Amino acid sequence: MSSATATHCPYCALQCGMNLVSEGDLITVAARPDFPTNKGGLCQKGWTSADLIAHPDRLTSPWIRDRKGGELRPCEWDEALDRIVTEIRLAQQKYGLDSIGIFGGGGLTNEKAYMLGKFARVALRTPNIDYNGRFCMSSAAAAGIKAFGIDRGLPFPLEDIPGAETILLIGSNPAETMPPIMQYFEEHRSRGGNLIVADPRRTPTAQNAAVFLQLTPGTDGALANGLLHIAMADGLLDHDFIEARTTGFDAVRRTVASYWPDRVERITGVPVKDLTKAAHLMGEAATAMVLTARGAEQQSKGVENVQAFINLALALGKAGKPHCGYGCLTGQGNGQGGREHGQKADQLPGYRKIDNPAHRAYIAGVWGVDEATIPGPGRSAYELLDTLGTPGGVRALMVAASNVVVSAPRASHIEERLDALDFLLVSDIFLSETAARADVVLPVTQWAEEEGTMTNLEGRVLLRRRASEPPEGVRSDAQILKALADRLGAGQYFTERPREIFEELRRASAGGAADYAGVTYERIAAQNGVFWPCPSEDHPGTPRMFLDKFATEDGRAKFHPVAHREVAEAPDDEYPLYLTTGRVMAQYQSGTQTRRVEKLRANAPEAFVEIHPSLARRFGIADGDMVRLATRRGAAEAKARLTTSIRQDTIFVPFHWAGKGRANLLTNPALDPTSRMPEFKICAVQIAKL
Ligand SMILES: Nc1nc2c(c(=O)[nH]1)N[C@H]1C(S)=C(S)[C@@H](COP(=O)(O)OP(=O)(O)OC[C@H]3O[C@@H](n4cnc5c(=O)[nH]c(N)nc54)[C@H](O)[C@@H]3O)O[C@H]1N2
Ligand SMILES: Nc1nc2c(c(=O)[nH]1)N[C@H]1C(S)=C(S)[C@@H](COP(=O)(O)OP(=O)(O)OC[C@H]3O[C@@H](n4cnc5c(=O)[nH]c(N)nc54)[C@H](O)[C@@H]3O)O[C@H]1N2
Ligand code: SF4
Ligand SMILES: [Mo]
Repeated sequence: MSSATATHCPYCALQCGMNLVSEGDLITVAARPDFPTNKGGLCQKGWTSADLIAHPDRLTSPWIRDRKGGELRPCEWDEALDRIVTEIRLAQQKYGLDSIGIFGGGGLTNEKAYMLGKFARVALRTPNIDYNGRFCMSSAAAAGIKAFGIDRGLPFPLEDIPGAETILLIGSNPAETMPPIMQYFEEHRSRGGNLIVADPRRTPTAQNAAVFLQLTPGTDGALANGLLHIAMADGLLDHDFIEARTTGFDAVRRTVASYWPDRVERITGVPVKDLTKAAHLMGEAATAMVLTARGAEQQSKGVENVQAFINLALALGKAGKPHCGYGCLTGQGNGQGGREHGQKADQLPGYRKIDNPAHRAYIAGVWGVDEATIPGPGRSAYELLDTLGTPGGVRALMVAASNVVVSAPRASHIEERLDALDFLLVSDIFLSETAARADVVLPVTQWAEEEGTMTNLEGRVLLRRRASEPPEGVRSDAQILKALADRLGAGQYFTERPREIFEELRRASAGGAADYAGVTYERIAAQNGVFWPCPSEDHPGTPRMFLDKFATEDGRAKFHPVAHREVAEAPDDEYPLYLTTGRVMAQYQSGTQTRRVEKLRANAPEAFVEIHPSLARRFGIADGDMVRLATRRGAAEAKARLTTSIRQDTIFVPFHWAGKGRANLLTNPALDPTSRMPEFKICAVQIAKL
């Protein structure tokens, strides 16, 4: 007898629908063609995801380290939980409530992300909670809020993509990072649509582009201004739209006036003729979309970059209309929902602000606590990690669903900071590189073993269903938080059951920007997902936003003038090249999961350095040679992979591996002043053959 459970992939923000088929103990992945986002398509990571379920590396009991420098040993749950609470109490007594920190993840279900935020504020009463989404789409989120009054990655469903005449993709490589999404771009092309791609590398995504803009890393804002300058000069602006639906264009007009095509060519390296072609394809199209991803966003001016591209979309009248708009392709499985319900340092559920008195009062009411006990805003992700173990910094840290030793910038410094803690707790499915440094490690359930909701990149709230029993000895993050809350004397505020948590989340989000009040598990199941905002059970949900008005106070989208700024660390004599980092198809993030899947490991076994053959020749490097990379933060070693698809002044290293090839040993933690996003995408590097 076999049975199939309809659920979603454990990995990225596409949250592809899949069926998990169990026959006896064996669970396999099968297509789920009726799910609208991916229509049955899965990438190799999705197809092989069931390998994680009964993986021999699974953690199946807590592990504990009796003293700093000692070894981890397995232990009982009670011993682990008691130790955690003792350490929390000790740090609170020694250093105060703010000395406890939480670092969460955008892969957690809405229920778990909500509970983590509430646990920090109610059970621990600490302001210091943030999460890896800060490293992901925080720049786009901040820009979206400034321009449109709300942050939902895509304001339209993917099915609208083929209907846009022109699509401008900036710093986004979905052919490798979200392969099933390419069916929409293929349909777009077969209908005669034009794709423009801006990336320092000619990626698989750029293969079919009508125009490919191979810009110098970190020059996105100048590129956007240059395109707008040409559109202005060539009479392509939509003055009626600017007049009727926006504010602030004059300041932008003045700023872009000095972005002459020649000057923009000098800054970006993109030839004037390509700039002109791109501006005309955008401006002359009846409908167009502008989509960004991490290439433009993971910069110390990521917010400005996105604003500059939003300016372009608005000035051309390509927003707030069918098949038009700006969107961000979010990243992690619940990258969208994970940033709405309170695991961010400045935020309360429903995308409320923690420093807004009305928002605080509302959430205090839902939680049944005194508003005065809810702490204020805490430190952002990198700043939280950077100050671990320092006076005034966090002394006891809980990490759930992130592997910062591999994924945070300037990783060797982060390792030192983690080791300076009085106490580190990590919960994970596997012994990640971060878990290996913990004082207590707790084993958790994974996607196929739990129930909960996820919100995909379209803003579609989805149901993750339980398809198999967790191994004995493993608990869910919710069970763990509930058990800790009980021991901390705050048990009455928490439940460990996902449906009950979701009912509370619905109430907590009601009336907020990200309103889930009308979403129920039953409706999600019946409708293949519900788009937020959905304020009541008789509301259909909102697949398309901004068609009548934007979510700003006056209903108009806001222009923000952006001037080009230098990157935080430009190449110089000592470090003569640009280093950029990103992803490959067969590995996911810090690799804790995908490095353990044999087929994926076979396809992408180790870190490598993409380098242009002309550049390689200058340094005497041949394909397959081991090379040493060094920046002001540290050094890494990996094999050279020669390719003409990359700029001649730039090298690329994927960040999925630990060990000597760890890209984040090199990266620069310079932060965007608004989003606090580190500059993962650009730093100065030197290269030498080993
Ligand atoms: N296979 C796979 N898929 C994934 C993930 C994964 O780890 N592996 N992770 C998921 C997550 S969390 C995320 S956030 C998404 C990320 O998805 P993407 O944003 O598509 O992925 P990245 O490879 O980080 O960066 C995209 C592109 O930015 C380019 N780039 C580098 N510097 C610049 C620059 O200065 N300007 C511009 N315009 N482009 C630049 C890089 O060359 C790269 O091709 O993928 C999701 N999907
Ligand atoms: N150089 C460079 N660095 C980057 C980036 C880049 O482009 N370049 N991209 C950044 C981006 S966009 C992101 S999103 C981050 C991602 O980097 P990380 O935050 O490290 O993300 P993951 O590797 O997905 O880590 C998730 C961990 O949680 C575990 N896990 C999975 N599900 C659960 C669960 O339900 N509960 C618990 N407790 N654990 C779970 C997994 O096994 C894994 O160890 O990396 C950032 N780092
Ligand atoms: S595209 Fe993303 S959600 Fe879809 S199968 Fe691949 S990793 Fe999973
Ligand atoms: Mo991400």
